[in-house]
Amino acid sequence: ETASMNGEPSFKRHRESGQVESLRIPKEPRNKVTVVLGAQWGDEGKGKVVDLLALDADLVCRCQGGNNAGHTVVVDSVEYDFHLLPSGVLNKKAVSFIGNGVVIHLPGLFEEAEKNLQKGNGLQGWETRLKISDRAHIGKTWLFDLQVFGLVSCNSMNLCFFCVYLLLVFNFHQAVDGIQEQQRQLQAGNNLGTTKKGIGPAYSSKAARNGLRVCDLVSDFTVFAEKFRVLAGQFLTMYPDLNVDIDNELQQLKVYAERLRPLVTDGVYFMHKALTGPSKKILVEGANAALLDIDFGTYPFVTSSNCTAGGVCTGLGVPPSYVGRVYGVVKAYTTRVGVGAFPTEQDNEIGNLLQSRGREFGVTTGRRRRCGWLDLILVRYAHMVNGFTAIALTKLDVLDTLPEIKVGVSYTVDDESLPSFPANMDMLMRVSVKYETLPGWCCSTEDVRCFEELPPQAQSYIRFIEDFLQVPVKWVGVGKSRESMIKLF
Ligand code: 2SA
Ligand code: GDP
Ligand code: MG
Repeated sequence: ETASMNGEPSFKRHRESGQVESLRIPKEPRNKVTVVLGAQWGDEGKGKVVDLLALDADLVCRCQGGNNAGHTVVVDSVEYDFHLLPSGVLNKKAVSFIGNGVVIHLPGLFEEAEKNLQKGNGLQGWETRLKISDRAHIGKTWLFDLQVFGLVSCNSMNLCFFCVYLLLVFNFHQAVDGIQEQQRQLQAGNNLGTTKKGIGPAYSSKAARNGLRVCDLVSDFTVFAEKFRVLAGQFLTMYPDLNVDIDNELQQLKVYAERLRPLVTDGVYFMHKALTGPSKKILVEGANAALLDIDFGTYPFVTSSNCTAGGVCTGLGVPPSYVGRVYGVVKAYTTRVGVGAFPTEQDNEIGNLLQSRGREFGVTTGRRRRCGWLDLILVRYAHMVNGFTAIALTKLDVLDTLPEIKVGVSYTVDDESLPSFPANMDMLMRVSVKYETLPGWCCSTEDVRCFEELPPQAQSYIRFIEDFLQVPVKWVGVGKSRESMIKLF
């Protein structure tokens, strides 16, 4: 007879003696995870924040998304780009983990590592410190993206993890992503502006329960090949124009299976040991962002995973009681890649200035990002869903040249004020934004390294955000490098 409830002692009562003994599950969570999440439409600078926190982390995990994500990290003037690998992989003392909630495109994973290896020495030995969940899904190489979630496992304390049950993204998932975008354009007049990395098709396979996971790939390859042929056949039925070379694809996958095998681990057991074992700093790196979340984002112009706090539990197998600090990353203005409503967008000189000063181009696709004023209604909504402990405010330096800065503080539709962020996209397209205008500082903040040295107007801008959200700002970014992050407390 056992009982184990949140916060309650776990116990085991021997039927015969009536004696009670403790189970090994601790009464209180031992190592809670620290989470970094995007609070807008992505590209807030999560990679940089994770890199900073990863300096003393033991474990850095990805829990959702795939290689649609793009995180830039600058270390010693070398610019690394990450898509599937956790940005914490740069810390040679940490283990990186890719969890079950991730979708893995295998060719993409290895290409990403090779590309970053050539840029500097940050990635050296990455395969020895990466773990991947066996429950992650895989994509086919012809129609979809092949994205493998959480494929690596490792023996050392400090690793970046890919969880065990990752879903694989195949090339055919990527091809289908492209076909679906074309069809949307033809049939509905506009597409979603996806990254065409096969994310939607791969998560569709997962939900339809015919997806293939890492554990399938590294088991009996004959069985895997049969399942692969069935899945491919289903996609060919749906998309007869799809060009799929099944035998060639399987040949490639067999090679990847061997390379992947040493990295694969049971993600749930791995996380359980990390959470309940000796003291360890565990970091979770969110990809995409709150307004791209499949449930809470600006649907249907969203990605296909949960990019909010709940995705940490489902994407890693972490119980909610083990979630500790949740840091929201907020850009000092707003950007969006792809299609969809954007109430504070500045399709004018202001937007152009933010775009060029902020070098706002997609890390994955190179697309120009749309730019506008900071929208605090939207960030407050992200806070309602995520419960931020504190905020990292990034790219304040991009506002350095503006004589005045606007901040969106409420939405109205037909002269009626909205209480929160609307679910309906037609309504979001129609909102008028009420702005607060704050004075700019018109001087460079790039070399500032403490809050007191920031111009008073910049300090007021930060305090205004804190007051509105009722969440403290813990870091302020004034440049790309690790050093240009001001810590407030
Ligand atoms: P998908 O590919 O199915 O996930 O696209 C669905 C929507 O999600 C948006 N999305 C993103 N938005 C911002 N940044 C992303 N990552 C890259 C970056 C994007 C890039 O870091 O710059 O390089 O273009 C990202 N990934 C997906 C996408 O625009 C769709 O609106
Ligand atoms: P992520 O997807 O949230 O990790 O963000 P991206 O890497 O896609 O985009 C953020 C971009 O802003 C990257 O090019 C970063 O190097 C850069 N960046 C991050 N923080 C700052 C900052 O405080 N100031 C400036 N100027 N650039 C920054
Ligand atoms: Mg990005």
